[in-house]
Amino acid sequence: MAGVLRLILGDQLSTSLASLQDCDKDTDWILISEVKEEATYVKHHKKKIALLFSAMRHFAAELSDSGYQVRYIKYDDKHNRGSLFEEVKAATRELELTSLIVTHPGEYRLLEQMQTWHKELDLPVSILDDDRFLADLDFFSNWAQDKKQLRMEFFYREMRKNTRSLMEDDQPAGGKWNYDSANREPLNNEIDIPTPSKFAPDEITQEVLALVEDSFSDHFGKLDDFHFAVTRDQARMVLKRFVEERLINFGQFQDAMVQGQPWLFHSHISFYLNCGLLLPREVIQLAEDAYHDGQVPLNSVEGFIRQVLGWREYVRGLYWYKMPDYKEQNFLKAARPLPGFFWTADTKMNCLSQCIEETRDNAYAHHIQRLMVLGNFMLLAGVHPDEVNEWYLIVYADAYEWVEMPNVTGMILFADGGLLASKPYAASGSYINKMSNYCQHCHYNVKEKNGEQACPFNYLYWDFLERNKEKLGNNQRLRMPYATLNKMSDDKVRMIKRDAELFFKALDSDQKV
Ligand code: FAD
Ligand code: DLZ
Ligand code: SF4
Repeated sequence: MAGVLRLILGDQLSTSLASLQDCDKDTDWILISEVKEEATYVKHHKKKIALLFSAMRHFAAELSDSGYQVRYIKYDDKHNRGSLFEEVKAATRELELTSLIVTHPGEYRLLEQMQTWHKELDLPVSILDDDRFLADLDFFSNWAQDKKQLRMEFFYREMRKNTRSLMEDDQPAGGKWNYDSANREPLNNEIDIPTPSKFAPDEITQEVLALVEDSFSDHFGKLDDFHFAVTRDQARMVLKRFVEERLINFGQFQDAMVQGQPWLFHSHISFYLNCGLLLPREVIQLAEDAYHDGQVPLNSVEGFIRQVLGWREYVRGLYWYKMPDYKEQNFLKAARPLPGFFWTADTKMNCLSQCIEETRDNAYAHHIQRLMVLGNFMLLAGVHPDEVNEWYLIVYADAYEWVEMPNVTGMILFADGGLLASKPYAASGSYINKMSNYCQHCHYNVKEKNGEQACPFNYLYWDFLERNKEKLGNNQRLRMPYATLNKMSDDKVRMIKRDAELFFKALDSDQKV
């Protein structure tokens, strides 16, 4: 009987995956392969490669144990062919398989390649919808197509209704859709932060860690203290502990940042959601159950579910709705190369050096660090979207283009001209000072607005608004800051421009800033 090859990618490690359904264990084969093309199309963080290779190996072993025929290609196998296509070709020929089934990949570049495979292989190739997401791509495009502006909040309400999450009859639980106004508190010293879930590397992970150290030594990031979950059971433990220990405070401290505390009250599940070890539906369900059992307050559970059911589904829909044009967006004509300190953390700006060091050590930073420190600086400094996108795709273990690019191009850089966000998330040092204790340990003074000691975010913020007045001056949500800028004396504006110019001159000539 004719058998089918079922390709599973490194971020498709779910037994409910569309391409695993109806698999005939006697005739069909599953292909999972560690290949150079995927591991180096950008120089992914070492911990990201280790996470995926180890999770792929564990997943393959589980499938074999359940009776599937699995062909697993290791990175250092003598005959590794280096690309998914070449591995697919070899598998279909050697195993005499007559068609290929794959689930829709998470990146446009790979979808484009796959769409040519049927010709090159001379075999039928089916690309199935990825139904692990809760909004399918047609649903998103139908929702989006006749709208002048896309706003996550309205998409999220549709998703709440469709999935019946946090609904009381046809009304949102508690009477409001969004409890964000209760979610903006800095952290005080009296609250204990639970330790994150850590898993000691087993034999499989240890072998992978040695491989990564050896084969990817020139990639960014540290491998020490690798403690990620690499199986579904472990990922479920991370989720369960989050709901039991952290969710209660998630909402209130969602935007807080604390020096030396990278994990705070966040869930740390994006790694596992994005590679398939966890599914969004189960994540939402567990959180909602904790609310109904009276264990967690509504502001926390709603804030958390909004991230998973709202933002995560929204950015994925937007990515596929707008690609490939989305990649070319540069509304503010940003042109600066990425400053070198994003690789070394060697900057006098403490907030940036802390967030970059944590990123290097953990392949993780939480949302507000990514958005309001790292992203805010990239926006104010006018770094080119291609360079920013590449950096974010490299440095985080949860990064795939479908989720990374809308967050970078749309959310932090406003490079799509306001398709994703209604205004740029630009902020001066006072926001960072309010939400963190970074400024207490900084070379610069957050209270000073101009001069050598002044916090660079302060004058760069006004310089950004001044520089982009033509494009942003009419944005209703920037009315207040532009009114303030317009009232500033000529002398004050001159000082801002002079400080920004001096700063950029130093930055562009690789001086330590
Ligand atoms: P929590 O704070 O506990 O949130 C719960 C979950 O909600 C996350 O696991 C994630 O699945 C989802 N979520 C929250 N915010 C977003 C968002 N804006 N977009 C999509 N999903 C969201 N997230 C990624 O998964 N991969 C990325 O490559 C990525 N790049 C980002 C780049 C920038 C510039 C910014 C501003 C955000 C980015 N995010 C990305 C979103 C967010 O920062 C991470 O999902 C989050 O920090 C992951 O940590 P956590 O699991 O502890 O999340
Ligand atoms: C990210 C990644 C890496 C580092 N390595 C592999 C790999 O060796 N084999 C594989 O199948 N997938 C890998 N991935 C994940 C893919 O890059 C991912 O499936 C695409 O980017 C689409 O989201
Ligand atoms: Fe960052 Fe400015 Fe605070 Fe220093 S003073 S930590 S540069 S916000």
